[in-house]
Amino acid sequence: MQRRNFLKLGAAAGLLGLVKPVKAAQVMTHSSSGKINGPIVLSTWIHGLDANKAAWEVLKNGGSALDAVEKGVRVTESDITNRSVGIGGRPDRDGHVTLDACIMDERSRCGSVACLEGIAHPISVARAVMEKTQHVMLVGDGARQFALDYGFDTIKTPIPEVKKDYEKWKKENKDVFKKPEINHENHDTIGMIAMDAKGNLSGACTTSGWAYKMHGRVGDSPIIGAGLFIDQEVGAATSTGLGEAIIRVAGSHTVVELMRHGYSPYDACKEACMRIIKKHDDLTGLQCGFIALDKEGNYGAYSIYAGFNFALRTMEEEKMVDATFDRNW
Ligand code: SD4
Repeated sequence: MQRRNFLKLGAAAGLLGLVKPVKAAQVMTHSSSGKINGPIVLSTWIHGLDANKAAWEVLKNGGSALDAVEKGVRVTESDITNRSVGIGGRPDRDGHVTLDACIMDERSRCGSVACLEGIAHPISVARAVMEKTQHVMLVGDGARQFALDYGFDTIKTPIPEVKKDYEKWKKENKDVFKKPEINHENHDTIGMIAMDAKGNLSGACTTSGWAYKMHGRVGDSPIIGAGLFIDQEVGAATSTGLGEAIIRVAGSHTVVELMRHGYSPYDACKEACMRIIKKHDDLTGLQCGFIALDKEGNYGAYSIYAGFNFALRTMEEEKMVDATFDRNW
């Protein structure tokens, strides 16, 4: 495009209000936000505390954010008491536990697996997709075959307790097309974002997804830009909640892009939630939450409904933080 036409277009866009000067609040006045110097790791939900511990072992020894997030979420994937991630995950409505995961680093390299069955650590398979193939995403049987070829550990799912719950659910839920509910019992994905001592950002997200989903259903968690997004020039974001709603607004990418345009991590997470709210007529049970970190070490979180929290680990502290929210249940 000639420079003259480009300028004309720019002026027209300005008149139409398409190019707005951004005035985002940078002042951290919210409880679910803050600023950290040095390495930092944030993860969704209470299981994030243990995951952060493992990530911190890497970060405190000068390791990379990429290694930290992989090591961190593997802890949750191995936790047999977690019903939404890894080995202890609940199955889909046909009885298959299908796992979704993705990982992204400071060079915008990324890898993902979806609908993967019987493999202990989907996050490590996602990393292998990133590092060993020309692709970003492998799904279903192809992902499983790849994992087996690379010697990843297998698991037998659902584990007996989960199978028992599933049999009960099947009896009580003849109408499998009924509107599902995302709540504390059936969602607890782990999304983790971290910055290492060099200032490099990475993130990981792993889940068994929505309990009793349709077979083949994939949520936001393994989708780069929805469940996770990293841009080293700007920051990192990850999500939890109803994947279908998060995908609709390219949630994590939206958060990072808003930060690029001057929003604080908190304001960016809030705006992403507002977009979801705006695009849904019925918000019953529609929980979504985001956590974000910018390259300066500012962090923030926001969710649609009350109850979302995240684990924070820094040089100074290790704690759970309640996210600010739009509404009560
Ligand atoms: C999904 N986002 O599969 C996931 C579920 C989730 O906390 O986040 N649970 O839609």
